[in-house]
Amino acid sequence: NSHKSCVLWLTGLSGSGKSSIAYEMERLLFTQHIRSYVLDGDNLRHGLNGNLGFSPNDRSENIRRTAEAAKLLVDAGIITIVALISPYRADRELARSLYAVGEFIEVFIDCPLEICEKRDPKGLYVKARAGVIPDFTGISAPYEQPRRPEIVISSNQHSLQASTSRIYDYLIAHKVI
Ligand code: GGZ
Repeated sequence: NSHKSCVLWLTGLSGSGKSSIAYEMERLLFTQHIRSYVLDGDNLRHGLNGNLGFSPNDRSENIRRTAEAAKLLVDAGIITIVALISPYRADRELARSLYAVGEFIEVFIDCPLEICEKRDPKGLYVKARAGVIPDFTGISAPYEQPRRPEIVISSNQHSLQASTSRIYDYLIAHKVI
């Protein structure tokens, strides 16, 4: 029951399905007796990252801090699942640079903006369109798509189970688990 550890870095728009996939992945790994932990952007912003907003600098710091925290968990042997919009390529590359080769697995949760906006589970897109929330990713702030992510999940075309088993299969194929 020994395995290498890694960080699964889920990046994508608000409402793309990052959190759902992250927690479903945690559940799947638990059934296989593999320890994992989810670091979710929305939750971390209530605590560790509570003093940060959504300016480019604050997002950078959010990502840097979360990447460092994830590294501690990875060093402890826990498969760490990060779910952050992480819209800037440079920030994701900085996060990647903290890890050994093969330890940082970038997972692009690819979902068209129109679909995220239609889902709008928290009503944030409506507020962003109205200008009530400024600098909203996809509306009034950029999202830079990954160029060479290890995994791409088209979350609107596959079930949650299909999406997580794709990631699971990647971990097996790359001998992480
Ligand atoms: C993007 C925002 C914003 C703005 C609030 N832009 O889908 P959610 O609601 O539940 O999760 C989103 C969360 C984004 O936090 P992250 O830490 O993942 O962002 S980043 O990686 O860019 O630092 C969203 C909500 O916060 N939210 N205002 N302006 N998302």
